[in-house]
Amino acid sequence: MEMQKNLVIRHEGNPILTKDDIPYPVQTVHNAGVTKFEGRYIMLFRSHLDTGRSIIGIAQSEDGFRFEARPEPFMTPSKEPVFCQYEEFGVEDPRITYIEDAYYITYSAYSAHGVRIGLAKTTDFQSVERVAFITQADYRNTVLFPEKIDGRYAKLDRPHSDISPWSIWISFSPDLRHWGDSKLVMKPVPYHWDEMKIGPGAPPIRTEQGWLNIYHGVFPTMDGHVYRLGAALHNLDDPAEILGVGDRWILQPEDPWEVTGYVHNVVFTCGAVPEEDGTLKLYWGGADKVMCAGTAVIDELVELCLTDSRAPM
Ligand code: M1P
Repeated sequence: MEMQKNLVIRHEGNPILTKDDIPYPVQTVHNAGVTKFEGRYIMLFRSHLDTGRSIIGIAQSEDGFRFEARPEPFMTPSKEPVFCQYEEFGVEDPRITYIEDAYYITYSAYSAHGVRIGLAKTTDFQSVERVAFITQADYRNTVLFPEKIDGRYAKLDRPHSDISPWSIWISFSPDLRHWGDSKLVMKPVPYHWDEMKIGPGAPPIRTEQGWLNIYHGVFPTMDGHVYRLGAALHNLDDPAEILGVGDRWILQPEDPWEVTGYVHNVVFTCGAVPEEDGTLKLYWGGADKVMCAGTAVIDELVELCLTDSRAPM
């Protein structure tokens, strides 16, 4: 059998950010959204506090690999009416999408009422404004497409269901606040690396062949769950249509800080930055404890989706 090429090349400096780099007390640094802003890379990362609840910090970098954290967190549970009611237990897993003239942040908001997705907005990464909750409870892993498609904004997310394995859905909106026209687009495949549940990871990336969706999939074992990353390609004009899903994973826990940590055997992405040379910087949390980075060639991920693919459901 032919050796398969590694589609994601790990950065030699991994882990690139850990709790020891943060100037305030945290237990973890993981599941970060990353974007480019004024020529620099901005990372919004999740940290567990020693209460077990999470907040979101901010770090910046010139090269996309060496990040320096700012002295204060970027988002903590809101004190504002309505938002405070649903964020009391913490804010988690930020994803950043630049749309028109602002950076939009989707994040998981936890409270006694469950987990739902909040939308926040910034133009300068100094201040941040809550916009709305864009799901009800029992949703996680929401990513926004970076542009309107056929006149509407679009998002992917992962509702919870006890009947069907947790799957990826698409919804549309005229204004980023009100969402509907939801459809199921992709399901886990039985006895496959992503058989237990899947969830959107990095916000979709436009390529000539389609929207590249780097997602996570979970496999249950006798020794706990294994989180890996895979790739799917959505039709550019109709992202509810999936053109192909890579049959094999593109990244699995292998380095010691991915295998052992706060939650063992997890690689989990909330962000990837496409570069002008056709490569992608991919960022992932290792074992829910540290931040890691790597590079991939965008065309190779697209090719995987189109030529070595499984059906989306
Ligand atoms: O511990 C692994 C991940 O578990 C949850 O992800 P999901 O809901 O997709 O299974 C989240 O808590 C995530 O932050 C965490 O990395």
